[in-house]
Amino acid sequence: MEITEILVDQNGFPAEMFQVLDPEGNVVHQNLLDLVSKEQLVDFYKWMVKIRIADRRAINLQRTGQMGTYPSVYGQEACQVGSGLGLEKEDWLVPTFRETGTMWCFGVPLYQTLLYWMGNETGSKMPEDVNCLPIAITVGGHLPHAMGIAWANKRQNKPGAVLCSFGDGATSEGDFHAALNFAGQIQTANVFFCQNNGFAISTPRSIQTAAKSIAQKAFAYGVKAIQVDGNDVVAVYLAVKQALKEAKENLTPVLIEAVTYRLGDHTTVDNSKLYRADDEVTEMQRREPIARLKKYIEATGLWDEAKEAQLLEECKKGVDEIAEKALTHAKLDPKNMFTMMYAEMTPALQKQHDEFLKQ
Ligand SMILES: Cc1ncc(C[n+]2csc(CCOP(=O)(O)OP(=O)(O)O)c2C)c(N)n1
Repeated sequence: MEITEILVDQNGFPAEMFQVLDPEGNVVHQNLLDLVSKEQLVDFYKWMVKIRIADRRAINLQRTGQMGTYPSVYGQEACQVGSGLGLEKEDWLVPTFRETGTMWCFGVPLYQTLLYWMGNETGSKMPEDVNCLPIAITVGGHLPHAMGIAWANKRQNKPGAVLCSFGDGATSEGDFHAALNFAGQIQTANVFFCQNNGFAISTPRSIQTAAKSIAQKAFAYGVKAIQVDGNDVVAVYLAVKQALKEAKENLTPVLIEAVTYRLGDHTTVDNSKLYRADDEVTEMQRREPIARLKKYIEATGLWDEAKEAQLLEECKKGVDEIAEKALTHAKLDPKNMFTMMYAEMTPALQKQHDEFLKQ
């Protein structure tokens, strides 16, 4: 398989989703694995571990009453690292709510994301030099925004592509179809990155849509598609790179379906034991992204237990420091929900703000 074959169209839909390392850490396509360096492999691994530790810390913060709510990325680390590190500085990220790792890899400090979930509006204020929109809670609502940014870039001859991430459930929303239709018609540099994690809260993928895959939804709109194993970080990274290249060089939008599994609850207010069997989760745990890369880098001498112990210690310390910093700054000023929406409040917002302060 060549890198260009990752990208499929109506005539060449792959029989199996694209994979570089299988769940046991065996190499499926050596020539594709050779496209990433040994240093990159270790870097992918370190990022995934770091994200998992941060994710657990965020859940603990919520469980101890120090955070409002939190959507875990447990099990989706390969999607997050593969997409976040695949982006270039000139590109845009338009994230959904389950993107702690992607945003962090792309340059949004974890501190910001923790503040956001603590309810502090300043968490949405992105660093000036990071092209990232704030977290979008409305399912699918941010896809037309992503298309709009790419369209504006095209009209202004600006470089860069726009990667918009979302879940399988979002592909049933009207906004998904509107965004892909416009992107296909106008030919914008959009990468629509669907993390198909098997569920939209308690609705399993099997009853979400009658479509055989999410990827094939692209074809109706003249958008290209890639279906990739979302638990294989190398495959996700290469797929994202290929899609961004297509989008930028040929002004062709691409939909990526990264097939993964949400190992945790939907958010901290969910209890997934109520709607899925333990056996299923155990089987999916066997295919999770960190273990397979670890097997490969250990087998090839790039990693060992001493390095693992050091990494865990560094990550825990680093994440604890970030969490402490967020906790110190998280104090809420309720009027921020009015004042931080726009540069200047609209008359309606001003009215609500004034009424609120009178109470
Ligand atoms: C328009 C809209 N409808 C309903 C909700 C409530 N809601 C929040 S997340 C979610 C499920 C989203 O599933 P999916 O798109 O697959 O993403 P995932 O949560 O699995 O990452 C729903 C229905 C919402 N936020 N926005």
